Amino acid sequence: MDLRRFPRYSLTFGPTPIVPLKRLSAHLGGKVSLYAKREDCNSGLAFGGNKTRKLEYLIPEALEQGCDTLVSIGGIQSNQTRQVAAVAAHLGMKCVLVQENWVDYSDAVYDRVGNIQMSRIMGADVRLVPDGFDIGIRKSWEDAMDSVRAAGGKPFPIPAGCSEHPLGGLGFVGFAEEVRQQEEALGFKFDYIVVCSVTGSTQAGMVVGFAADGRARRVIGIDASATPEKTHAQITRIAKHTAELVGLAQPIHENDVILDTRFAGPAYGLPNEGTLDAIRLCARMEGVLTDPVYEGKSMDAMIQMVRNDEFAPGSKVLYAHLGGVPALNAYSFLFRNG
Ligand code: 1AC
Repeated sequence: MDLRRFPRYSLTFGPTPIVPLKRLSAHLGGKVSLYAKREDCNSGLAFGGNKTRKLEYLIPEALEQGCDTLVSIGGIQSNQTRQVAAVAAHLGMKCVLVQENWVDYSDAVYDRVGNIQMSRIMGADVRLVPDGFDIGIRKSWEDAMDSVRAAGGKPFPIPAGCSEHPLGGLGFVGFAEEVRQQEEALGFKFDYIVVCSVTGSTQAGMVVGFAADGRARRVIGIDASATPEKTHAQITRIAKHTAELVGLAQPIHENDVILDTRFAGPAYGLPNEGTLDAIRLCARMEGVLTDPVYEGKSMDAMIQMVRNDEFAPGSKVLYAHLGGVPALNAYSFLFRNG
C-alpha cells in the first residue's frame, strides 16, 4: 500500500497535531487517556477540515482535465461546500454550490452565517434548493453541472463529502499513515479512533488505512446521519473500493465497518441534549470547540463510552476532530445562555 503513486495537490499545512485532552480525561475519571487529532486546524484555506485533506487527491484530476468550475453539494451549513469554495478561490477556479435543505431547523440567520456566509464571501455561486437530506447522488447537483456546461464551462464534479468520488477515500488512508508515524514519535499506539460519519469516505479511508496494521475495527464510527443503514452501506462500499485502489493486502468486509448509531438523534443536523452537553463540557474543559451537527455527536459518544466503561482501563483513544465548527453560528439560539 503506497499512497505516493497518487498525485496530490498540497492544500494543507502538513501532518495535523495530536494533542492530549488532559482535563477532559481527568474529569471523566482518568482511567482512559483521550487525545484529539486536529483536522480542524489542517489548513489556512477558510479553516480547512476533513474535506480539504480529501481534496488534495481530487484536485490533480480537475487540473489535468482542464476543468474551470468546481461543482459540489451539501446542506445549507455544509462544511464540504465551504472547503470547496475555498479551494476554488485558492486555485482561481469558479465554484457552483448546491445547498439543499437538509436540516429542519430555522435559527433566524441559518442560511446567512457560518459556512454559507464564508462560501458567498469567497465568491461561490451558492444555489439554495428545497430538497431534503440524502447522502446519495442528487439530481440538483447533476442539474448544476448541466448548467455549467450550458454556459460553456467545464465542471468538475465533487459529490457530498467528496465521498462518492473514486478518489474520495485516499485522504483518510493518508490520515492513518500519518497517525502511525506520529505513534512512533509518541512511543505508543492508539487503541481506538473515534470519528463522526455521515457520507462515509472519512471513515472508509481510515478503515482501509488502519486495516494495514490490524486496527480496522478499532475505528469507531459515530453515525450523525440518523440514516445509519445508508451510511454503513456507503462506508463499506467506499472502503472496499479504496482498499482495491491502494492495493491493501486483504479485502475489507462489511463487519470491518463499526458504526455506532446511539448518538445521532433526533435527526441529521439536529443536536440532542447529550450533544449540547458534550459541546459545553469539551469547550469548558479543553477550550476546544465542536458543533451540533458532527463533532458534538462524536464527542458525546466518546464521553458516554468512557462513562459507561466501554473502553478498557488504560486505553488510549484518539478523537478525530474533523472541523465542523463554522456551523456553530447558525445554532446561536441554542447557546444564547452559554
Ligand atoms: C456532509 C458531507 C458533509 C458536509 O459538511 O457537507 N460532512
